[in-house]
Amino acid sequence: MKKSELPDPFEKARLDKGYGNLNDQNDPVTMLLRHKDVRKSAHNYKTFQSGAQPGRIVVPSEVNIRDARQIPFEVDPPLHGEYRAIIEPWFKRPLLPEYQEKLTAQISTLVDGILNKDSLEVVNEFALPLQSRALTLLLNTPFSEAETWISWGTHVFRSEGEALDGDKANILYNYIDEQIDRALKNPGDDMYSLLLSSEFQGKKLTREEVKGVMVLTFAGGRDTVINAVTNSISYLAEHPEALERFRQEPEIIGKAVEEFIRYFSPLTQMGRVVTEDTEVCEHAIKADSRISLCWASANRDTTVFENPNEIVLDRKINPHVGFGFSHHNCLGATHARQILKILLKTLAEKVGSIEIKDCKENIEHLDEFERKVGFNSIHVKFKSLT
Ligand code: HEM
Ligand code: EMZ
Repeated sequence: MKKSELPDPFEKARLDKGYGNLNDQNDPVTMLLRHKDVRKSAHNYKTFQSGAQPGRIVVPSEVNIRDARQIPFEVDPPLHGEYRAIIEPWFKRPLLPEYQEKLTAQISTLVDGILNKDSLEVVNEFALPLQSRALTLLLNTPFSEAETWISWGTHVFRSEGEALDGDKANILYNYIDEQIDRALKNPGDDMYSLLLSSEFQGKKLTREEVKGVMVLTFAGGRDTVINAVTNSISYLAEHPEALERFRQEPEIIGKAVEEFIRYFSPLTQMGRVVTEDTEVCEHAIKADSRISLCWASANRDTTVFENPNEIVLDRKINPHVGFGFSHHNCLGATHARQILKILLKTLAEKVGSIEIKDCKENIEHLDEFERKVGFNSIHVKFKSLT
């Protein structure tokens, strides 16, 4: 098997019964595996709610290390839509030419700095700084803040080996508190200041609400972006013809990004809490238990995708759910897509080939399933094109 491949562990269960079981911290999860069920249930917020106890819809559950409700992620309609409307225009800024120019400059500088180095560890020395620096554009905060975020490592709530880490979470909470104090004293044109001056139902957002949006912005777009970047690089290492194709046909890069998101599915699943006794795939589910929407499994469903286990760079029809589905679909997707498009274009322009030296896989252990989501570390050499 190629190092860049991410096998589909859900195939048999998806075909046989349509769901899987996961006992996460004695709060079991019925994982929905089929594209149709995932989309239908993502839409049905009355039966499958996001606005449960903060942290409970995350798998593994974060209830023990979380207090603030993440907004709009842990809120259901109709309030969800009102919160989302406040921040949606801000999250569309990556479409502006000047945003893209700044992102291109950041990524170009990073790539120039790694060319022809004998060995570079992509997760910590490339993907993490790339994600953190790009986030300064989304938040519109000074570039130097990225150094602090890099020092937190690849996940803000988990330490090495996926263990939930309350101390680490506190570092993020304290940092956000300080930033809110700063923005209150000296309002500027950053995201904290925007939120502090925004109104929800005729009243200024509270400190807790601002915190809830900021925690989500830091947590939601971190390991997902890092895995997408790292997996893209490992794929290009094993498929140099793809780099050549991006040089010849840059117009397919947008489609290639969607295909990478489908195939890599950087966020495996997200949970919901069941509000009434119900049934999925002819299987009874009790009120107050959890289901999950398994985006990674839905994205390999043969009833929707031809040859789902292959990366088809210019896949024509690609209704993937890698960024979720329905009202909670990913707010950071515009930013994430720009990062990946600019990265692929820049690598095609500057890199001739990539050699993998060694790597350690990052495996999620989900009881009946083991899913490779990317790498804990991967050492490579980037050889310049000229
Ligand atoms: C929601 C995936 C990057 C912020 C989601 C959801 C998915 C997802 C599947 C839906 C969750 C649900 O239905 O419960 C991804 C992937 C990413 C990525 C694969 C990268 C490749 C980002 C970034 C940010 C971000 C960069 C921001 C910095 C959010 C927010 C939501 C969300 C705020 C909640 C939206 C809502 O509840 O209305 N993401 N995400 N994500 N994501 Fe992302
Ligand atoms: C939560 C989640 C958001 C959660 C859309 O996904 O991302 C996870 O990485 C975090 O741990 O708290 O923000």
